[in-house]
Amino acid sequence: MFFPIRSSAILAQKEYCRMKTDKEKISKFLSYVLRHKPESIGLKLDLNGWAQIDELLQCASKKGKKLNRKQLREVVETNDKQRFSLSEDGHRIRANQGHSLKVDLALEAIEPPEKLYHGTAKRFLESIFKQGLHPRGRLHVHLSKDLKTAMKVGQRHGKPVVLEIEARQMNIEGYKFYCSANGVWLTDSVPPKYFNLQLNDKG
Ligand code: HQG
Repeated sequence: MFFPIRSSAILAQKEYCRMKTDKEKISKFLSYVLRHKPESIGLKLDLNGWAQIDELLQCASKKGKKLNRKQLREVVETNDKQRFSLSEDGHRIRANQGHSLKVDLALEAIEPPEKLYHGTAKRFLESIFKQGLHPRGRLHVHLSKDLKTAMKVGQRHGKPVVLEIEARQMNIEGYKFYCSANGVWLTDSVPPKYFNLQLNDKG
């Protein structure tokens, strides 16, 4: 009696998982071409990092990546970190942050909160405490507004640790801060005197 219901629930669950995986794949593909290597599919971005959606779909299709406008829009709208934005006219798309390409996101420098957080891996600490935080492969150092998010960022690199940044003090002393469209805080670099290891990481 209950079998049909249960099997349809399983099917729905499978379909949900398939759609989720498809969206993740599209998000990874978009991150790669919109942040790092548009030329890998023959795409050009403008100075502010925007790609024409028509062009993006054509270039992707030539490389065998089947993608349509509806899927693109869904990924922009449902992305877990709101990684992408559409232009007001809906014809262009760009990554909100995370670029290695030299694009000008035209973000306005604003006053940061008192503290911001940077998640990293324990194995980087020695070098970070010597040199300070640098953008490495990206345009900016990425900072989070809360500890939990920073911890997740750190986990991507290994055993996570979190640095608490004296953001307001840095700003008072002339360092600029930007907040991307998806709430990631960005700055050019952070000298060691402005950060501390979070207490629960010290052990
Ligand atoms: C480390 C994800 C040694 C730095 C996240 C980090 C983020 C140093 C790594 C976004 C150093 C760079 C960016 C120094 C910095 N010596 N290591 N002097 N200075 N580092 O991936 O901040 O999912 O380029 O601590 O959520 O980890 O892609 O930067 O560990 O917002 O949307 O060098 O990527 O977003 O690593 O992550 P990354 P990140 P998405």
